[in-house]
Amino acid sequence: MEGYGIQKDFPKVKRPRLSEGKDPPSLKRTPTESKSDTVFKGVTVYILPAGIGKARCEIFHRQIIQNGGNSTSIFSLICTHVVVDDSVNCERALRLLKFERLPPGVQLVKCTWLSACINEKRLLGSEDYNLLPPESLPIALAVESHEPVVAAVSEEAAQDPFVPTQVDLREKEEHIEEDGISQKDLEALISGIPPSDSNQELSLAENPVFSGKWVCSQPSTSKGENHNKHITDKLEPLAKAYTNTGDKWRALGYTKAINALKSYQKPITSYEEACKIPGIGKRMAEKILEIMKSGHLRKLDYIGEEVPVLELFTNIWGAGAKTAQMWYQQGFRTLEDIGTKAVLNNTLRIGLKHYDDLLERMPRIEAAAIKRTVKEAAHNVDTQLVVVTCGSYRRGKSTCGDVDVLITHPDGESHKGVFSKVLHLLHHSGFLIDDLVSHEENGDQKKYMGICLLPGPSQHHRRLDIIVVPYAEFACALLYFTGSAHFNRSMRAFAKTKHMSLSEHSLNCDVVRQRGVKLVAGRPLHTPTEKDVFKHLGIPYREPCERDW
Ligand code: 8DG
Ligand code: CA
Ligand code: CA
Repeated sequence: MEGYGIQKDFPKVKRPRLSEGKDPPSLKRTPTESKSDTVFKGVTVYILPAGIGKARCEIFHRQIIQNGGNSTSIFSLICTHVVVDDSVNCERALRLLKFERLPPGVQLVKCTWLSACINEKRLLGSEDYNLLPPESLPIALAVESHEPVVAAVSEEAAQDPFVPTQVDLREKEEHIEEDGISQKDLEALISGIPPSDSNQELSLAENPVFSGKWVCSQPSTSKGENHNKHITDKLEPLAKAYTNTGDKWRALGYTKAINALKSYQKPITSYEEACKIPGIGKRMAEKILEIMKSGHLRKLDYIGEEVPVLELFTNIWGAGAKTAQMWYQQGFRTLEDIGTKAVLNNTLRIGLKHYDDLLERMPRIEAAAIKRTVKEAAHNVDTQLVVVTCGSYRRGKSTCGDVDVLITHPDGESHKGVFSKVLHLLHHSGFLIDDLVSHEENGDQKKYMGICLLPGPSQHHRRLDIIVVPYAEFACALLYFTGSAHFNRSMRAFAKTKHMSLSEHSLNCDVVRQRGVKLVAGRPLHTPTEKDVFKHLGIPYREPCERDW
């Protein structure tokens, strides 16, 4: 639902990503569609050079990129396909790759598959091109079909690329059980706490009993101790690796499973028990079993050496997974490489300049001082302005990634013109050091994203967002910018079940959707306060500190 052009990667990361923020999920691609520049969208290929030759490898590499895919120079976890010369058999390929068997989720295909996809300008299934594993190997691992999970773009999905709609999910049921991300898992991601069997989802809308299972309808303060830390500690690096490599769907699946495990009331003791947990599919349960039995997850061994480098790069404010991958492909490995050799826009330059400071979360007390500075400037412009700090600060967190200050005017008119005046004062006083996004319009809302510095010795540079909104949108904006993002996703998904739609602007009723796509925008309800939004939705009001999911 990110209404601005900038947003965070999912799962929860330290900051919004500029470069690929608005990418919607891939359109569902059927074998009959053809769109040449997106033939390999969602596909990451490692070409095993043996028998192919350098020149052909380079041609393939270029063609994959030109057709919307990724091609990596070394094999790693991010690869969806390993392409080998037609003369190479499975045993030899595995020997060359130094594997006993391929990691789950990776297809081993002949290079005729690549040529055929390019010729036909569409992503062909790899079944006809798969290399058959030697008799002795566990066949299931090598011949599983792993088409990338792709989703139909719908209204909410377009707003928030990481949120598939329930309708989309039902449509693509057959695709979903992919590397631990089951249909159930993905539905869970949008509802927070999902139904434990597939039929319940349909009854959520009508049955108020189930509404109590939604994240947005329960206090986050009910979250308890993590009884499965030994498992989540192994899954978290994978979720992070997938995030950094731009594999949103897998990252999403792992994040959901981690959340489900963290809120499970006791240590898991069996595969069957894991399967029963909402948000955990069979594949994920297998991984959990592996960790329970061996204390290890083999998949972690396949995290390639590029992953920490990608993480180093995506930690630059403004750099997303695609930018990081591009830099990696260009041969950059350090921040010094980025500073001296990469082509950087202004935002990335600033992000790099304040790399360490911006990675650090600030103590709450510092967030309060920043808020006071903004409030003072706002009141110098107009004493009647309402100035509220949202985000993690309002949710009561002891540390904050940045400070989100929301400004409005109760007369419904006088907020106009305030944005530039407040920013002018803050620039002039030397409080605002660098602008990341100096002015972003989202309907009648305006947003600034920049870097500030409190006066005094040994202060750190901190991220600050200032949002000015009309009073009519204040409650919905306050709700949105208070978050958490997970809580918001749950609330939006819940609104859909009631034929409503919730955004940072309004709560609309009588919304008509067809197959997840909004046909009728509906009518905005009167929501002078956050409580009114909860009331219209029929959810008990939650204080900000109870929304910290
Ligand atoms: P933090 O800064 O302490 O890390 O946490 P935060 O205050 O919760 O996060 P934020 O990045 O400052 O975003 C503020 C709120 O904006 C967040 O709590 C909920 C809302 N929000 C969503 N979705 C998204 C999204 O995709 N990107 C961003 N930047 N914010 C989002 O609901
Ligand atoms: Ca924040
Ligand atoms: Ca923020």
